[in-house]
Amino acid sequence: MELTNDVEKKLKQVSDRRTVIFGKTGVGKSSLANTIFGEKLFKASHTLNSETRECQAETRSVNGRNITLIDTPAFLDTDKSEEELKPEIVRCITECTPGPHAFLIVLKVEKFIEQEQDVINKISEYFSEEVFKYASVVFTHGDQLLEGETIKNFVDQNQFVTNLVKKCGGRCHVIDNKYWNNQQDEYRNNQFQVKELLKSIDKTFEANEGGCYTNEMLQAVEDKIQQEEARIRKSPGNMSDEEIRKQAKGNVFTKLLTQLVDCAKGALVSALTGARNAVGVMIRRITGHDAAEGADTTQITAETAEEAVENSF
Ligand SMILES: Nc1nc2c(ncn2[C@@H]2O[C@H](COP(=O)(O)OP(=O)(O)OP(=O)(O)O)[C@@H](O)[C@H]2O)c(=O)[nH]1
Ligand SMILES: [Mg+2]
Repeated sequence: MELTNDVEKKLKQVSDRRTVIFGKTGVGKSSLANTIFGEKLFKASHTLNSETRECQAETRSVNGRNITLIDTPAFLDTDKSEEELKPEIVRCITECTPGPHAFLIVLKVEKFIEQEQDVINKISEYFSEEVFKYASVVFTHGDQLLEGETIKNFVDQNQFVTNLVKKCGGRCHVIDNKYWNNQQDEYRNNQFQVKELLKSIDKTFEANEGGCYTNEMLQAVEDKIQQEEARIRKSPGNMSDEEIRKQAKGNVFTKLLTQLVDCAKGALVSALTGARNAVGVMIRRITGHDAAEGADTTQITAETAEEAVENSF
């Protein structure tokens, strides 16, 4: 793709690429984050039990780009408690404002891929069309591919998965967090596959002109964080910009938890991924005003929007 000078300048100005990792419990989200960074920063499970209880964001330089990976508990799982997940969705929102540059949807290569259908359904339902412009599908457990089989061949066998990958602009990758670390085979090799994944993230980044996915709710939270940063700067102390941002995010997180305490989990996730009604409700909660221009909230009470979204989860 030909890049104009303006776009090139913008791409250089973006200091890090915020990438949110989504997927079902145990699918290998934390392990994928470790594989991308080549470091064990995120705690992966040693058992069948769910391991990640809190959102964790880490930034590292990989192949010359700064990447922030935001590992999440399985937000879309139906068997997780609302009370446990809600603060973590709010944390994810404060960590990724003004919005993620990329979403990684993690699935597993498995014989009965139909088992992934429920999560694919939820993703298809709750991700707005706009979010898919920033999303890629990443398969873990690549070792389960048959001999000589590529991830493209595997995806072609299932209509649900094919449709999801199509929605993601054909961006689809495969790794194996356990078995592909030092393989001779070029394809079955995490270093090669991570490079391909990063190239894919770069392409999305360029296609979106270095901009991140955002919506009115994420913007409202970003405004709050910036106001908080300004307040902290005025108080005595010798904090670095990074420390100020971290503290501001922490303070806004605490405030948001009280403002959004009675919002349903589904509504929170939907606001993050762009469902217009949910976005509108959240803005009203956060700012105390009616939603920003463009959010379709005119006839909706907070309760009905939340119920609508919640009932579909
Ligand atoms: N064979 C194989 N095992 C994997 C792969 N990825 C993850 N695992 C194993 O699967 C288990 C779960 O991995 P995690 O990375 O903790 O999965 P997660 O999605 O973060 O799980 P939660 O945080 O509980 O939602 C661990 O025992 C990993 O070692 C993979 O690509 N291949
Ligand atoms: Mg995890």
